Amino acid sequence: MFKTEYAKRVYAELEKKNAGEKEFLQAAKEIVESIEGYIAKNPKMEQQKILERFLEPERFVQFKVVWVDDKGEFQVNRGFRVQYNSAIGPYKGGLRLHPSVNASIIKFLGLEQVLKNSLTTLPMGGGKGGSDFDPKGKSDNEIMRFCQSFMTELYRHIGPDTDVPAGDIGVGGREIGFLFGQYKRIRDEFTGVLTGKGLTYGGSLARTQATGYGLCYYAQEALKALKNTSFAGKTVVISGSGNVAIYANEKATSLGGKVVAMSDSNGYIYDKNGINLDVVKQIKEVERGRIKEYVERVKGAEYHEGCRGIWSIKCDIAMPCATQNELNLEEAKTLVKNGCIAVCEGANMPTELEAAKYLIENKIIFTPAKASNAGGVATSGLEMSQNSLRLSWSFEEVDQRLHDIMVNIFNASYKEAKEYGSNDFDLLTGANIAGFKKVAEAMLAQGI
Ligand code: NDP
Ligand code: 2IT
Repeated sequence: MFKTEYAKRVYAELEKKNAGEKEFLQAAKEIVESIEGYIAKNPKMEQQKILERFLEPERFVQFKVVWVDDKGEFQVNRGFRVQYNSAIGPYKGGLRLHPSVNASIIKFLGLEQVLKNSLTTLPMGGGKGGSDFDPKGKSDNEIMRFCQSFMTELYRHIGPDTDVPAGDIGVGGREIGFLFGQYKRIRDEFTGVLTGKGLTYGGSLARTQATGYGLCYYAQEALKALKNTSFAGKTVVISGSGNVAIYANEKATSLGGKVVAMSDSNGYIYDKNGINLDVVKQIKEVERGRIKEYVERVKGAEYHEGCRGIWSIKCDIAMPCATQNELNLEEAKTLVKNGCIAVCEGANMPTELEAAKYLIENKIIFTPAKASNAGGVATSGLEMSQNSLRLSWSFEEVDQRLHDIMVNIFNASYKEAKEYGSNDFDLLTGANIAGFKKVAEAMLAQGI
């Protein structure tokens, strides 16, 4: 519910213009609701239509991607890139390859990215892209041909000082390599146009680990400040088993937590002894297999069909690290009933808004994605710095910078939560305002 006429009017117009774009409207509504208190205090915002200007992407490109599969058949997919806001730096954000990808999903991710990148304090604007291409079951050569075709259009829209894509769902080191190779071939330039690159051609140490590690660094600060506790001795449930989930597990475990469950889109595994992460890495990173294979390799572990059942497992800390809207109000209530004290978002917008509000009202720690998963893009920013300097930092140096950035993001979002939030646990409002302030000021300074 909006409190001001200005917010009400702007959102109504947005709904009309973007009818049916469920995820985009969901993300926009959450942001507008939580920043209207700040906006109301600053009359310039309404006078200069900052909210309308902030919500409208600077550019949105949709294109055709045709490629040939291993059987020699032609395949047609749809590619996207949204260049959302460049007030504080070149557009920056990942590429997602998943059959569900559409304009709404790309725009919600792009909008979130604007505020997330601002929170990192690094000079990065927000963008996002991807395709409805489904990488599951494709051979390496099919992935390569798709990536080459995708980049054959994307290259004209990006550049190291214009727009720097990276990975997201379905895009890891393999895909970034093929995309980089094609960009280099077309432009005849070796530049830091993508992040998440391999270590032999300009990648940064610790980028692979960064989102999951960063999530735990943020969670650690929140546990300390809001509940005077830590990961030590806590039972942790992590959804997903991709890049973010795996390294969230690694760091949560090293901080003393016990991760007992992980999932993929088919189902979840439960291992009461604590998940053996080496087995998960072998299945997911090396063999690109399914999470259910874990129970064939580890005695005593259980597999359950259906990924959403994971929230019925008793835990202290829940970390949704798979995808948007994977945790609803009923599931949040189940978590709380079972004694959960913290829900820490690794995925983008994994918690439905009603569920997030329920958690905050009930003083459960809720770490909003745009703050707690910002470690990935922050380390991408550090990769860009290293590329510009033409040198590379050690793992320890990058990890230390990542840690400091996450502590800083927590402090910034906590400070605004205390000033503008519904209570001190309202890091959602805190993160939105902390991220928005800098973007809005830069937009005001630069004129229309
Ligand atoms: P991966 O592709 O490595 O892994 C994705 C995981 O989520 C897989 O286990 C996948 O299962 C599961 N998943 C994907 N889509 C769905 C779905 N529709 N329903 C249920 N499960 C699903 O991606 P990442 O780990 O990189 O990304 C996970 C989340 O983190 C995303 O929301 C992403 O936007 C976000 N994120 C990623 C960052 C990064 O640096 N990589 C940075 C910040 C946020 P399956 O194999 O069955 O599809
Ligand atoms: O959602 C995200 O922040 C990412 N997928 C990472 C983006 C990046 O540019 O590293």
